[in-house]
Amino acid sequence: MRPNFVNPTFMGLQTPYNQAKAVLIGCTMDDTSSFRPGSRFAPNNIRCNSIAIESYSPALGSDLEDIPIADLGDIDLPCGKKERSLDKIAQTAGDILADKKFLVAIGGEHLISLPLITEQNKIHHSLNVIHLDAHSDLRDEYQGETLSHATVMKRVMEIIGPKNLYQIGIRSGTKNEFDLMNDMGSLYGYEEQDLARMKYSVGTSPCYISLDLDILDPGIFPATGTPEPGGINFNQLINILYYMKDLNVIGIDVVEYNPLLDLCGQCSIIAAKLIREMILVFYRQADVAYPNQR
Ligand SMILES: [Mn+2]
Repeated sequence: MRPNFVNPTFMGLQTPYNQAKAVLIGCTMDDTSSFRPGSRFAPNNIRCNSIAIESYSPALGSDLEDIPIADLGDIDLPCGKKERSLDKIAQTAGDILADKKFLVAIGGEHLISLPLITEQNKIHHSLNVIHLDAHSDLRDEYQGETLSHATVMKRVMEIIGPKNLYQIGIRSGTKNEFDLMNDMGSLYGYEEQDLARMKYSVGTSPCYISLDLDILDPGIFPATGTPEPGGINFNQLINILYYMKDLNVIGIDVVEYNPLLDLCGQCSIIAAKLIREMILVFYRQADVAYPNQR
């Protein structure tokens, strides 16, 4: 028997749950993917390929090994059973948040954000959501379904209120969706003045960041369910995330990577690096970072 084992955790994270202040979970659901399903295979693919990058971030001068974070693996979700999967994600997130841990979720499709944000909203007063995506996801229903990757931010907006939703990168949607974004004032540009305005508006309120990887241009990130041309590049995205570093972020998710379409494997490395940097930038000890806790 080999004396040492390498567990397929994100970047080899080994902190036990009871010692961890942050927790990573995989939400392996893609039941409502309408174009190119496969994102339910993302978390383990990202874990396996994450060993190819360092745990140290030269840009931030910090190391993932210095953060007490546990990778719990994937929630065992019943494929094809959307409502039961959403319930299970909510239950798991609720348990982890009750233990005052900073929650990092990897999708899966974008609908996984709904139960995660719902549970965060039970804990945090005036929760803000920063939604980075190519698509507005503001349809009221899609293909006859009110719960869909295409409706997720409409459902989120109904929970947190239209003033608390901030959307960046959106370049696809119906006219109704763009009219709604205009009415709500939720759409922000990439320029520093736009991001500064957003930051000023969020202030010190708790905020949740939901990153749909299709915000990136399909030229560099083709492995996603619904690619949309005209996106930003990696450095632009990482700089937007760095710019938000002093916000009071209480949880994050990264969704919509589809490894079945990642022929060269570069998208899994892009996803892994983004997740590493987001944890390093946004991690706060949850038991001291909740000034607005209910
Ligand atoms: Mn999207």
